[in-house]
This record gives sequence, C-alpha cells and structure tokens, in this order.
Amino acid sequence: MSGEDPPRSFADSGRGLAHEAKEVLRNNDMGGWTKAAPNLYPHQWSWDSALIAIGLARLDPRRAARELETLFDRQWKTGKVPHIVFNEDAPADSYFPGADHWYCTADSPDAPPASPYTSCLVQPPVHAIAARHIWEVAREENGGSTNESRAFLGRIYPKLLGWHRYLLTYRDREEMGLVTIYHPWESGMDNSPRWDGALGRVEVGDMPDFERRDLQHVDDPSERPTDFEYKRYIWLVESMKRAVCDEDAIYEAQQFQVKDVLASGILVAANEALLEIAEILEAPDEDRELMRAWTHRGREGLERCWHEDLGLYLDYDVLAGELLQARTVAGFLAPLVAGGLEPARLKALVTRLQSAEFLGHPDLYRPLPPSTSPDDPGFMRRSYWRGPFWPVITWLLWWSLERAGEKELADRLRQTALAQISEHGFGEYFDPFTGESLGAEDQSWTAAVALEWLAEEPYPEQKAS
Ligand code: 2M8
Repeated sequence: MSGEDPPRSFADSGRGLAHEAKEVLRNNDMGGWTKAAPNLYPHQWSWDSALIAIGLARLDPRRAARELETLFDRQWKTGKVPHIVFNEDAPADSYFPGADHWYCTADSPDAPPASPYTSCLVQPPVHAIAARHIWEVAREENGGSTNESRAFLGRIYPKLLGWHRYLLTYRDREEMGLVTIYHPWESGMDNSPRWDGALGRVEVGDMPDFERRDLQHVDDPSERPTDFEYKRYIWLVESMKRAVCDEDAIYEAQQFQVKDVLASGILVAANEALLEIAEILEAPDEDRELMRAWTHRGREGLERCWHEDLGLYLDYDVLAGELLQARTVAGFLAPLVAGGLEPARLKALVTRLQSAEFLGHPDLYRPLPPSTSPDDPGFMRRSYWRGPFWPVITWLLWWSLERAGEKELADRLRQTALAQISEHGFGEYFDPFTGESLGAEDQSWTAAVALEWLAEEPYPEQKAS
C-alpha cells in the first residue's frame, strides 16, 4: 500500500469490521481455496490457508474444511505439505518463482503426479490446530452437523499424521525435537534477522538470471527483501531443483540448514491438537503414544534453544553448530505457542515481552509486537519481517497467551490489534512507529484473524453499532 494513501477507517464506514473482513475473504475466494492476497500472492500458501481456515470456520465450517482439504490434496508421498500450490489461472508474470520455475517438482517421484504444481518447500505446521478449531466451531455453533465435521476429521487425520511424521523424520534427522528448514521462506518470516547469520554464509553459485516480480506490487522497494537476500533465496531454490527435490540429496547439499524454533514450537501445539483429534476419532493407542512422545521431544528440544542472557528462545544453525542471535518476536512466540512452561519461565517471558525492547518500546505507534525489537541491530521499520508488526503473529501470540492463562495481556493485544485494523485496514503488515499499512492490501489472513477475534467477544465498535 502506498505511504501516501489515507488510512481507511472501517470503524467509520458504518458497515463494521466483520463485514469488511468477510468481504476481503469473499473477494480472495477461489472456490475451494483462498488467494493469500489479490495481486502480490495469487496462489495458495500453506500456513496462510490454515490461518484463513481458522477465520472461515466462523463463517462456514464446511468451506473452512475445504480450504484445508484442497491444500492436503497436493500433499507429497513423503508426507510433505508444500508451501505453495500454484494457481494455474494466475498470469505467468504475476509471481516469481512460480510453477514454471519449480519444474523439479514435476520430475520428483515424491510429488503429486499432475498439476496444479507445487513448490518443494514447507511452512509452519499450523494445520492440525486449524482442523481442531473447525471441529470445535462446527460443534459450538452448529454450522455443520457433528457427523459431517467428524467425517472431515476422519479424512484429514491420516494426512495430518503423515505431515507431522515427515517433519519429525526428514526434518529432524538429528532427533533434537526441532524442525530443520532449508530456506528462509520455510519459516514464513522470510527476511527476519533470525536468518542473517546463516544466509550470509550461503555462497551463491552460477545460475540463470532472474527477474523479481514482488517489487511490481509495492510502491516502496524497502518494504520487501533486498536483492542480496533475494539472490540467496533463488540460489537455495536452485540447489533444491538440482537435487530434484529428493530429501536425501537436499540434506547432503543444502547450504542453509537451521532448526527453526517457531516452527518447532508450533509443531508441539499441533501435535497436541492432533492428539485431541485422535481421541475424538478413537484412533489406535499407538498413534496417541507417538504424539505424546513427539510433544515431549519437541518441548525438550525447545529447552535447548533458551538463551538465558537474551531471555529468548533462539534458532540453531545446524551447519555452523551455533544459536543464531536476534531479538525477534519468534523468541517469545515459540515457547508460548508450545505451552507447558514452568510458571517462572512463563513469567520471565511475559515480563520480557512487555519490556521497553518489545511491547513497551517508547516509539511504538501502538503496543503491538514488532517482528524484530527496535533495539536489535537487524531492525528496519518498513522492511518486511525485520520490524513491522503482523496481525497474524499477534493472533498467534494472543492464542498462546490465552492458553497460558495470561488473559489480561491477551485481551489487550486483541483490542489493540483490532483498533489498528479498524484504523488502517487489512494490510499485510504495518509500520510499528506510524501504524501505516505496508505490503499487500486486503491480505486474507489479516481478515481471517480479525474475524476470529471479533467472534470471540464484542469489540467496542460492534457494541456501539
Ligand atoms: C511471504 O512469503 C512469500 C514466499 O513464500 C513471498 O514473500 O513471496 C511471507 O510473509 C509468508 O509467511 C507468507 O506465507 C506469504 C504469503 O502471505 O508471503
């Protein structure tokens, strides 16, 4: 969104935020799946879809279930859920790297045999949490019969189990309980300073020239990753293509191999959600034992990422054998989303989150979590995951704090995030010092989390109308 655009005030539009959020989702709806954003992201993204399904559940649990099932239709034989399913109708020049660039997936015996094609990367595993949420909402609100939602759980359960098994085998060969990512895009927080150390060590080899397309959709290139970062992103894709997306070959050659603390924390929560689904379905005991063991292994792994001096959980560079130091929101979100924390650790994290380095920073427009602490050397206020705040991350933090019993802080975040969206719209991310909307407009997951928040409890705007 242009810095010159006046903020759209949905609170004043008289139609209400929930109505506007529904409209964003309706406009981005492609039938069985939802575009992440109208122009910048014309395909189906994995963790966007899971979070979109969480919001859609409030509108139509059946459609929400379909969102997940469409994604899982493109699951690989290994259990991998691809980070993008390409929209065959999107103009070829709308997004790079698109389906034509990922031709190796068509050659891989592990990939789904026919189009629509997919990437061979992954994204954080929020899906089981979304599936359980759809079930819960359908049951509470009676928007779908219990039999129908149980049938959905029955269909999705083996696929979710295969997905988690993939992450805990192929992506945790070291059995540390932590998920290895092979590309910063797999974290979902693409150019976060979390990856600076590991990405800086990547040596770019010979590869064909490429043309970035993302810059066409934003007015200010500083809102997107730099060319230095992009070149490495495309090189890392290139090396996976040369490995024909084969898991063993990637593991042997990939120059970027990092234990992603947030994906690992989300996987713990997702394993707990899957265990609940297994219980509803009365799945075999051995499945449930496996999920309990995975949850335990995940929490143990996360504990190794705790950095006492920074008071945060950090990612681990497998190839360099070191923790990657950066003060980002992932350092709180990973342990909070995983849950099961000792009370003293929970208190320390909540205090740190509210400190002047994060929510209490004096320059913040609103006390919402910046993706990177303004005091971190990697902080850039307008650049993508290096500083702006993201409603979807605030939503995950809110969800985690609620579960941890930190209801007051959670509700403050919810109210503040809704006030922000109400003032500036459903942007992809926001400048933490001015509140300005940046990146894509009408981002689906921003609308989805707003809907889910609004369904929780009335918001002042709703009370007034
Ligand atoms: C962003 O990532 C894509 C690459 O996957 C991009 O920059 O082109 C990230 O914010 C990611 O987390 C998100 O899933 C995706 C679509 O919203 O956009």
